[in-house]
Amino acid sequence: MSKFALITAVLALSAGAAQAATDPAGDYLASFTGTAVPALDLLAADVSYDPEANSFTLHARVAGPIAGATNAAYVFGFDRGGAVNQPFGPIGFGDVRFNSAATLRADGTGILSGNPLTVAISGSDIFATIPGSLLPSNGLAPEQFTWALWAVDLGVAGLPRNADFLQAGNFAMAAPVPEPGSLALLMAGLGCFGLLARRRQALTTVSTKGPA
Ligand SMILES: [Ca+2]
Repeated sequence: MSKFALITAVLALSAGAAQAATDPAGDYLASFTGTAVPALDLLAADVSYDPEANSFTLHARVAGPIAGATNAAYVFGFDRGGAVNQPFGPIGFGDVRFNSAATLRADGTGILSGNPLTVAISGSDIFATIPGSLLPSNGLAPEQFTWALWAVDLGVAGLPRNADFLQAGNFAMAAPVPEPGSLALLMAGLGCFGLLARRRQALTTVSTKGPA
């Protein structure tokens, strides 16, 4: 791979990783009756589908530490095609629609249609990877699924449990985020190119200054 192609690949991957939907800070719903901790204030999120692994990667960022935020949970709703469930009209989010919902909890557990999910928490970020088999098509290809995200206080029942929505509707899938390993490999490759270029320059300098 040429240096130019390598740089282009790294830039493209970085752009893919940055495709997150954002949400203002401090915008708890007026209808929310739970405890407004920063962990329930959504700031950003992204969902991507990796066709090679046939898996979805979910990520949400909130305004405060997630671990220890009792009862905090993050629900990713998916429209796999033909979703008609739009239960949030009464609290101002009637455009949010889904026919599957993955719940990621602040205690590090998660569930989707009765199946436990593997959840990872790092500070104010929470992640989960979902096998494609748990989100089967209902008319749309996985890349065409849309998703929505809302934060809830599990200690409250009904609509007043919803603390914050990521903006007001469903979002498209982001480009797959590269494995940290492959990105590191690309960056290491760029470093090697730089080292070789410097060495060539040094050799040229030595040879031109060598004895005549
Ligand atoms: Ca927010």
